[in-house]
Amino acid sequence: MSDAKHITIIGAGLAGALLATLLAQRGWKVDVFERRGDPRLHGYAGGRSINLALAERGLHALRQAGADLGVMAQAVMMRGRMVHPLGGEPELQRYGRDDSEVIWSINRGELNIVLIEAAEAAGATLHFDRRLDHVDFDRNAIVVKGDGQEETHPFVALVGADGAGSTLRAEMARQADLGERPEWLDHGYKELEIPPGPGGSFRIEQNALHIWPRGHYMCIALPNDERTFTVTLFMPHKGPHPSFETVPDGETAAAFFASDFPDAVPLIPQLETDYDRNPTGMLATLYLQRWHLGGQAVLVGDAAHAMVPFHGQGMNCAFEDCVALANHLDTGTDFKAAFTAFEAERMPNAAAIQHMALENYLEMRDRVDDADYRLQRALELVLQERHPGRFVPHYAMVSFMRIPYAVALERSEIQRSILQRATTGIDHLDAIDWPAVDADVLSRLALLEDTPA
Ligand code: FAD
Ligand code: 8R5
Repeated sequence: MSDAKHITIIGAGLAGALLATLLAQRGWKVDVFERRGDPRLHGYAGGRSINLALAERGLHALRQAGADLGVMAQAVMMRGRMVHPLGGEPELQRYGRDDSEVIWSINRGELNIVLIEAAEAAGATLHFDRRLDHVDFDRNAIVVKGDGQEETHPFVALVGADGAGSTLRAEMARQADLGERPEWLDHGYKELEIPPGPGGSFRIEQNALHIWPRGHYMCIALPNDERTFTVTLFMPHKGPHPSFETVPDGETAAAFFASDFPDAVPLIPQLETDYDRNPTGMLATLYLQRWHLGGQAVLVGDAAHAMVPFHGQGMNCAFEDCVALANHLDTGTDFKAAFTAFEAERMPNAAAIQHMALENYLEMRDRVDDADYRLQRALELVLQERHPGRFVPHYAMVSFMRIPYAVALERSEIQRSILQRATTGIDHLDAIDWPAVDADVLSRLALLEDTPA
């Protein structure tokens, strides 16, 4: 690929800006077209302070690009889940063994700016206010619009990092059947805010991801570095109370929170106006059978595999895609071979995290304050000690390791069956039949080797 080391990326969001950095650093000529204006000039579109959970997979990708320090400078550590039961005291469930096993809350706007700066510093050219309108695959040219202009640019190969509503994906689908299958979740979400407390303090524990589990619905809150929290309410769009149908506006939301999330009410002074003003978000998983069109175009991140948010892995997975694609492009012989190898490597892993993300909704909203769930969690920690490198808790495999998601899923399913078998009819760890559990672990789980740095 030495004579054609030019790539055109659509979208300078999280994946597009990171991929541009990785390829420009390896000597590629990179052009990126982004629909929105330059966030360094106009502020980040959206305005509201939206945060994301960054875990080891995403952090590792940022390290590869040398962008980790800039991002971590403003990150807030989240040690675990702070579970707020109805009518009980909040309790912290640690995610890992100690503070080396944590996740980080980061501001999307600041993260995007760090990545855009890294891309430019590495030599990529970013074209803001340039929305992909259509692609002429016969002539290898794209048409972009913005600022009242229409421009045509030739390309060698295209990468679609233009998010869940990808225009490039729609253009590719006009050339070949991508086997697209969107599955909409019948739950949606609404964002609210906890402002800083008196004297600019955090109003609730800052180093945690807060969860108010309520069975069929839940609230979560992630800390921001400016001492606010972004709260997200998840519940069904339609159907019996509570749903967005039975809680249609701020006034009904105030009454709903007073009965179902009473400890959160004094924390969210703008609940009524925010509820009315903020749109209700939609959630979906997008499955594709094909991510590339020969050697002409390939999709990454949400454009290829949008997922529901409940494992906090959408960005982390998109960042892993970028490292994988950059590696295949750099070692491959041609674009078609690189895109084919990328798709073969990543598609099973994307499917695995899409599945685990759906499953984690039930866990977060319903299981976290269950007695048998807590017993299984306690057993997971003991088994991790008894069988190092063999029994690794599910959450740790997804969030603190970089083993392929498909391997994490396969092992999690085996582990769940071990945990269930061991705890059936038992309500305390003292009653566990240790020799039987140890034998189960040894016979069903091979030693795990983590991915080298
Ligand atoms: P995006 O980041 O959406 O970027 C797409 C870019 O393409 C945008 O800049 C867009 O303007 C641009 N674009 C779109 N169309 C065009 C066009 N026609 N021409 C040119 N440019 C175009 N993930 C996590 O890992 N952890 C979390 O905690 C988490 N929380 C989330 C919270 C919220 C509220 C949401 C909505 C998502 C969250 N996610 C989280 C998921 C995460 O945001 C996505 O998985 C991630 O942003 C995907 O990156 P991307 O680059 O593929 O898409
Ligand atoms: N995305 C997250 C987790 C897992 C937490 C756990 C869950 C909001 C729209 Cl719902 C959700 C997680 O298992 O204890 N880590 O990070 C982020 C999440 O939601 C984000 C903020 C979100 C899309 C709205």
